[in-house]
Amino acid sequence: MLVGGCAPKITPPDPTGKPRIALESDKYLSGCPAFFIPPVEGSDGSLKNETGAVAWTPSFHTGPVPGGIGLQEPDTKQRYISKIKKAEIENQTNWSQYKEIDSSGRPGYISNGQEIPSSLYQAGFVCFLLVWRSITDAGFDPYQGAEPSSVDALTEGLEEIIDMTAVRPGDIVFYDFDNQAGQYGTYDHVAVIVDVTGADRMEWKVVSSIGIIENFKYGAKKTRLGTFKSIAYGGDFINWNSNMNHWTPRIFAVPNK
Ligand SMILES: [Ca+2]
Repeated sequence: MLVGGCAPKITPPDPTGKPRIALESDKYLSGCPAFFIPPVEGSDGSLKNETGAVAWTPSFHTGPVPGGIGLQEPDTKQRYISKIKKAEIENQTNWSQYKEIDSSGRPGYISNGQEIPSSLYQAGFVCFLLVWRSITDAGFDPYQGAEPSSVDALTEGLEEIIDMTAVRPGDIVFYDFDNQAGQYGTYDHVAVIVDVTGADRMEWKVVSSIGIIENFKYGAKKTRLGTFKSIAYGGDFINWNSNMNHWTPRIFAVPNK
């Protein structure tokens, strides 16, 4: 029983969650133009602009990948944001206002089989490299200098969190959309949890990337996952496979050492 005065506040040890990782992950959004992506349907049914910024690529080839085409090194945050900003106009109020980049086209779609803009200007990350960058940007190095080459490889060096009520911002959520191992491993997607709400602490805001880098709540909303069509076609997100509606999330964290 406490009688008067102030009891010292006891902060329980938190085995999971690295707030700096969440902070660094958020910077990929906050450092970019505000209206980069098509608006999404809000809970009242009206379209709302999202202030989270996004990468642009017209396909799932999200930016430089080791062994892939072009640069052999994943974009850094600075390089990524500098590419995004090339399409921004002054006082922008809507995603449809982006300008062409050096006559290479507006960001983010495929037109007559051509990727627009050209690969030189595409900015983004395959999902596991965005997460890896967020971890290393925050000063952690659970991979001892190595660079993961798959989503599954990202789990190496991390510790799984079994108790979902212990999930904290900075933890890493892995999605297994089809609940089975595939050509590239078990996990199909990965994201950084940047906010946790809900009585059961199962409502997460995450930062992740598939084709785009996005900022969404409550796991993954199907309309936000994938690349998007041209402005002329309304900018709807495409490439969603309805088989992906029953994913299994698993949580991992950078271990305390
Ligand atoms: Ca899978």
